[in-house]
Amino acid sequence: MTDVGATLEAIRRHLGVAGVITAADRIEALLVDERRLYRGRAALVVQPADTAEVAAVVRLCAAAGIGIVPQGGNTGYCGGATPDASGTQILLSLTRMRRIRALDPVGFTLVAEAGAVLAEVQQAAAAQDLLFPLSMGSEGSCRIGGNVATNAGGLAVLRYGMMRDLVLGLEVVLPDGTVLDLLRCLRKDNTGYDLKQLFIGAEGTLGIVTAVALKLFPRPRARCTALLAVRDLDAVSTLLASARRDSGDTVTAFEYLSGSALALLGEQVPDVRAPFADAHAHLVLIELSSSAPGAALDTVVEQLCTTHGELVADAVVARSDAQTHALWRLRELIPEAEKRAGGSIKHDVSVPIADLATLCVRAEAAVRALLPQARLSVYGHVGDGNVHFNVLAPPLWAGGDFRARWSEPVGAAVHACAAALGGSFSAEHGVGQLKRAELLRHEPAAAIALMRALKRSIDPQGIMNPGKVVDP
Ligand code: FAD
Ligand code: 2HG
Ligand code: ZN
Repeated sequence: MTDVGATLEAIRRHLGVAGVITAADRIEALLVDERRLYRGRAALVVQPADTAEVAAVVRLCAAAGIGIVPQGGNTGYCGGATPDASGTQILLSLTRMRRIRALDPVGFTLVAEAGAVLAEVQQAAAAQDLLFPLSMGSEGSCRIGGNVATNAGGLAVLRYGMMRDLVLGLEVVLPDGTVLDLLRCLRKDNTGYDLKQLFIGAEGTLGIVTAVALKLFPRPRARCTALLAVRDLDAVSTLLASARRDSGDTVTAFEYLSGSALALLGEQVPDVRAPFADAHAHLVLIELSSSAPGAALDTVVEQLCTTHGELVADAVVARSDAQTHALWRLRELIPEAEKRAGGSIKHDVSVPIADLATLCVRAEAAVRALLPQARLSVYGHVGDGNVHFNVLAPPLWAGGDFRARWSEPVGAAVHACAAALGGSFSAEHGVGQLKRAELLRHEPAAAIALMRALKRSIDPQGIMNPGKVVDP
């Protein structure tokens, strides 16, 4: 095996000054994760300019057995993009590779390099009067390669699916430095195993995504956003089913906000307030959209509220772009409010939609049995059966680091509630280094064995994002 010091020097020489990050403050920001749960060290932090440079770095690392941690926007929630504390791994940032390589307005496809910011991909599509529908609070920072690696979800999954549903092709650098070119823009392609799917959601453990071919959609010409205060959690699923059946397939987003999450938002971001005189325990933010100009979507929402008058306590329909924006801020700023409040123990759980109310009731009871005064912040993508069931320290908490003390028991309790309903402990944020024990606890042994076999076969040296998701 090649000497490590000589390899690092060879990488420096190959990439030149622009390809190696040396400024201490920049390195520090890349070595700490978004939630400040992990702080890593790195032997070298590199930012290659193109696929050939990524491949060269990987080849050199493979020869010396050096671990590589790929990183996009570093907005991930599970510590997947943070190296370990050994200082022996290389952090490889994709952020310099942000070109939109091609856009086909006839085939409705776009090819972007992995480091393209999600918002830039959306804008490139919009500039051609098209839509790239993946959308989330982090879209100004997260990168399209990171979205692929985490199989990101977000706010429009109900209509357009998760990242896995939006990817047509990938270019990936494999752990031995081979460039696997699957960057096809084909809608139909049944040529053996669908290998690209292996890398989607693999969190950088099987290879480095360097470019992505994406599906685009017609841009909506009509949109209606409304906030509904609803009677209880069961009403949420009833309204969702009704909206989906009777809206001409226009439901794009259906997001739940608990009164407790909104109360936290009001405390932490005081200029953002729900537009109702009274406080409500349960609210839904609903968005309908259509590519048909002039579609009467307001009428659909009004009809929904009239038909289910007994379930809807109050409702506001946005009448302008500014009002639409204001309603969406209520939803998108909740993670920021939790951060300002000192962070939360996050549970990104999903269950069949009909069981959402049961999940929330049982999970609250389980948390209160451990921490009677805990603050809850519950919200999320109920249209996908996915809630963020987050737990904050009780008021006047004085017991040291709340998250360090309580993440494990509270997490086990909430995840057990999801599992009992046939649900998942990680609906959209992945596993990273945070949820490795949960993966082993909840996934069938045969599934873990197969994951390990895949990992060993694609990355026999275990150099690709070591210590994340599952061990070889
Ligand atoms: P990073 O954090 O840099 O990396 C995440 C993982 O992917 C790591 O394991 C990393 O090694 C790997 N990786 C990154 N780039 C590559 C690559 N090119 N090749 C191989 N592996 C790679 N997530 C959702 O799903 N839905 C949401 O609604 C949502 N909302 C969010 C809101 C806020 C305010 C924040 C802070 C985060 C949110 N997230 C959400 C989480 C996060 O933004 C997503 O997981 C996102 O897809 C991560 O992209 P990134 O570029 O920041 O990836
Ligand atoms: C969202 O839906 C994100 O806003 C973040 O997935 C969820 O912070 C969270 O728990
Ligand atoms: Zn989410």
